[in-house]
Amino acid sequence: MKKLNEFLALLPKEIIKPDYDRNNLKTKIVHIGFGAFHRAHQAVYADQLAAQYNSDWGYCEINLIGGEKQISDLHAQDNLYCVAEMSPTGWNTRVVGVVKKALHAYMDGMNAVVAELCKEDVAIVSLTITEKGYCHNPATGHLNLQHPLIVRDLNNPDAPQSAVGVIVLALKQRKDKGMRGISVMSCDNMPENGHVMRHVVLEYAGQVDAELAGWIKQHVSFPSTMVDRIVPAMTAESFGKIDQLLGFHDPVSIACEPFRQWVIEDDFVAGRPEWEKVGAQLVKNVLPYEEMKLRMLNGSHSFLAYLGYLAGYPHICDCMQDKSFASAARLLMLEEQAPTLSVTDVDLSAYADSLVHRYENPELKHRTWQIAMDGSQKLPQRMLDSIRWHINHGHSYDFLTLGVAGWMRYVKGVDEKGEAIEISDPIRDEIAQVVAASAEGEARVQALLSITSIFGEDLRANSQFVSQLTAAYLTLLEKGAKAAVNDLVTRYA
Ligand code: NAI
Ligand code: CS2
Repeated sequence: MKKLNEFLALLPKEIIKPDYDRNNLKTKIVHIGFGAFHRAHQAVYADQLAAQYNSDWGYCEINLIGGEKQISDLHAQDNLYCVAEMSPTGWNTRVVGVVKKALHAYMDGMNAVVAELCKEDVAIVSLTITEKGYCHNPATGHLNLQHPLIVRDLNNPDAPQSAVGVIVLALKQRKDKGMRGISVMSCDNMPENGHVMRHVVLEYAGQVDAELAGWIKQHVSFPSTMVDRIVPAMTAESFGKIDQLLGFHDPVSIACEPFRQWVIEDDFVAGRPEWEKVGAQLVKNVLPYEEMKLRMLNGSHSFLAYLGYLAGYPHICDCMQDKSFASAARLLMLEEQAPTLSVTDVDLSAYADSLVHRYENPELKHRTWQIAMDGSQKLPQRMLDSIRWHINHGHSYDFLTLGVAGWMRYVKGVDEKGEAIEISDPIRDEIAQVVAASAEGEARVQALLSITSIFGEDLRANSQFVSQLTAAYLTLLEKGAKAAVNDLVTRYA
């Protein structure tokens, strides 16, 4: 079988290759979470820096839970892989060369992983481990001390399995060896992701060793980031298209949209790549950008995911073919998310237009089911924070309410044709129990609202919100998602 590393020189000339000296790279960044997104985002920025500016910032990639195949496939092709940007006008492809090394906790052992984080060259540990990987309470942003992985790790702090346990053990070893501190940078879709990272690390470390927690406060920084690029999970179709471009199969290849954005809090204790040279924004305060993206992009994504799935649309681009859904997404962004934002230097109307345009990309087969995953971890920052804002400001929030009702209808686990929905969520069992134990209708809404790790304590106590949500939920039951979205858009017209 042909392999990427053996056929680099023979690839079509329009494919960008890593023509820089890969031996010059040092593993200064250890990245945890070698999934779809990292391959198409952070690694591409580093690749451009190496190619255009001779940067020596290379990566060691680590997967802790899942993704064994990606790591072994990467080894088999000398840590090279392709990224293809998909648009209706064509595909642009590059071979990324900045990965120096790749490890998996199960295959290589946790000691090898921790040792890698303790190397002298390492200045940054970055993460894309999905929202659930932080083992936090999404409603509060603090470590969930009852989380099974955390309970397990706190009983075995020298042989952890969670990302937070691994990072704290590595920081302990760095401290004990008298090494310098590092920066730990979350690149997951959470508001103030640096703060979440800091909270979970300090709270876990505090349970293990109070002195260590003090050292971390002094020597480690936790920059926040806003990350954006739509990178759907690979399918047989997207692999097939990349195989055609290459002339053979790259099992690590990834297809994504052309757009990308990265806003980074400039707070690094041991240096950083000059990301600004390749388009990243280094700022003092990322929060306004994070909130803009989480509410306008991810909020409308989740709205389209739940209601679109129920309406029978497999992909976001299919939802956008339905005029009511396309209008609803734009109205949600501009009428109900934009007013809640504090960002001042962005034209939010143009931003909404660009999001709609990105969602319409027919090459981007982004499954509504994929975005609907892990709703318990996503709803607070994507919809509920905005609902609280509207409640406090006395504004209406009908689209947000319908989005939350869509989630409630989705987690019922049966679609509008009576087919089972495969719910994927870290608290799926708790949600399923709540659904099973409550009568359909108003009681179901009340029961789901009592999951405080999602809704906090306040929302179920707000009678106006509860009655509005119940009405939206009953409409979904009675008329279905297509009619519910269409009715709401018509009311706004
Ligand atoms: P993916 O499913 O391809 O990869 C998930 C990665 O997370 C894998 O490396 C896996 O090993 C790791 N992981 C999963 N559960 C974990 C756990 N409990 N502890 C430690 N590691 C764990 O997903 P993808 O597309 O890479 O997305 C990952 C995250 O990146 C998203 O949840 C989001 O926060 C962020 N992101 C994704 C974008 C996208 O369009 N795919 C765009 C912007 C941000
Ligand atoms: C999506 C995001 O899967 C999801 O929940 O909303 O991953 C989205 O594609 C990215 O945040 C775009 O940057």
